[in-house]
Amino acid sequence: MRRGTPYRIGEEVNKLSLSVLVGSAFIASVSVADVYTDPTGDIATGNPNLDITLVEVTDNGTDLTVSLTVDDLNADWGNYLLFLNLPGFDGSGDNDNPWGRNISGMAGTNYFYGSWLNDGGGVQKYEHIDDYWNFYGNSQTNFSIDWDSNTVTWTLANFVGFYSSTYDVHEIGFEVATTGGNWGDPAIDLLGGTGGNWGEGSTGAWNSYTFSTIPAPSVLALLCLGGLRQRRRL
Ligand SMILES: [Ca+2]
Ligand SMILES: [Ca+2]
Ligand SMILES: [Ca+2]
Repeated sequence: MRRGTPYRIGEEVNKLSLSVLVGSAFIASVSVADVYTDPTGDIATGNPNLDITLVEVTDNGTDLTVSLTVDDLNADWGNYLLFLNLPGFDGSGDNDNPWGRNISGMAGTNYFYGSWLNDGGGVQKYEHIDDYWNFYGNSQTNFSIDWDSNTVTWTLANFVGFYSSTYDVHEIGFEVATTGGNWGDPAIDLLGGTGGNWGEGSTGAWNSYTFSTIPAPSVLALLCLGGLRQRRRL
């Protein structure tokens, strides 16, 4: 699979017969995901806790969920960044993120989420409005860490619901990055772009995610019961 190229599971769903739905109403919530792979070892520093291997993006028609998996979450440090680019909305300039990381290529960023692992982990949400970064704490944002699967996950409450219904947005750009704890650090690894070594710069590149066209999580769950999810996932 080419780096950064999603293979979609959701498109197959439309081909299923509605008969699959019958008798499956007990499943509460399952989502389809776009899966993006990233090479292992494509970083300059040799830190497995900063080496992205897999990114999964999904939504249930309301919330947006982005999961980032690294080679080995073996250290209680590291910062993990999520950039979102809304089409039709101005955003930041180039190399202009609120944490001062040396990452170019992200002009137009509308939302920036900076997260950390230490002391139980946390997230800071920023939105770029009228030439400024506005800080929203962890509003509408959940950040979780799964040490066993080397994965961190952001869940953005009602992001898809709000932008799809209010502004007719159905596709967004996103980029994820790993970095150190200091202002001026580069991204060590990115999904779409290329990281740098400590003291250097780095360059991101937008990846595209299209919102799910299936409105109800319950319907998603029923369709997935037909076995597509198991058959097509990594
Ligand atoms: Ca990598
Ligand atoms: Ca934008
Ligand atoms: Ca990479």
